[in-house]
Amino acid sequence: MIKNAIVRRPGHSLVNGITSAPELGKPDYGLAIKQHDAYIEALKSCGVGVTVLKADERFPDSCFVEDVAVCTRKFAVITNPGASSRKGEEIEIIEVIKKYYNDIEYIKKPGTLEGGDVMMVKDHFYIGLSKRTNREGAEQLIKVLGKYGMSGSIVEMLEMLHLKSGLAYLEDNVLLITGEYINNLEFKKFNKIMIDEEETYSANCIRVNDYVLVPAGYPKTKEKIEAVGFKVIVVDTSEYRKVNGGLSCLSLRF
Ligand code: CIR
Repeated sequence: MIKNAIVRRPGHSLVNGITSAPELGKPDYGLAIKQHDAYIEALKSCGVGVTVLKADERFPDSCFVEDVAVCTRKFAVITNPGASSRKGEEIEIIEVIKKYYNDIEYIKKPGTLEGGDVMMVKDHFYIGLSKRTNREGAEQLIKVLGKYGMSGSIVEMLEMLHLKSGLAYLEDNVLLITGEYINNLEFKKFNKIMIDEEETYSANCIRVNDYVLVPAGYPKTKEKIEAVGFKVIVVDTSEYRKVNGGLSCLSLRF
């Protein structure tokens, strides 16, 4: 059961967020705020209490709070972001995390790790080696997990920004999967829902209690998720997509 979520309002500087898709244009700030409001409402309608942090204009990507912490059922980890413009965001989340967790661990340099590269499946954590998360960071996390009786394993990555850009665990052994992960033996045991190539972005969905949040504009993905019996809430993230952000990145959930 997810009881809590933490989100951070986007600042006007969101328009300067890191992106690999400049052809999509800059985010419209007014629309981004409206979409953020709707995202918060969607989380609340799933029975989650939402803590809303103030925008931090110094960090264009700081609304993507998922990347700065990993929240497990026993402890939290403050990460060390691999993107230079994001270094320092993790400091801003520490006091907030302290309100919810007694046990807090830290990824330390030269290790780097971003939460978007960490997928939790019960007490096992898949950690993607991306341009943001290095082997040292992944190994630090695996060591910490072991300390609390949990485990982690490393997933080699080729193309995607983050591990969860192409994977989402929906609980009940169901995994949304796309692109480079489809033939990865690490994910053989799951009941896989394959996401069509033209809907790749929508592999980033989130299960929140009785619902799955799905981004607007991806009818095939929505249909496939409904077909296995999940109730879906559609949330528009078009402005976040312009800076490579999606549903999971916009909150910490625990
Ligand atoms: C970044 O490149 O860091 C942001 N523009 C997007 C972060 C997305 N986060 C995520 O997938 N967990």
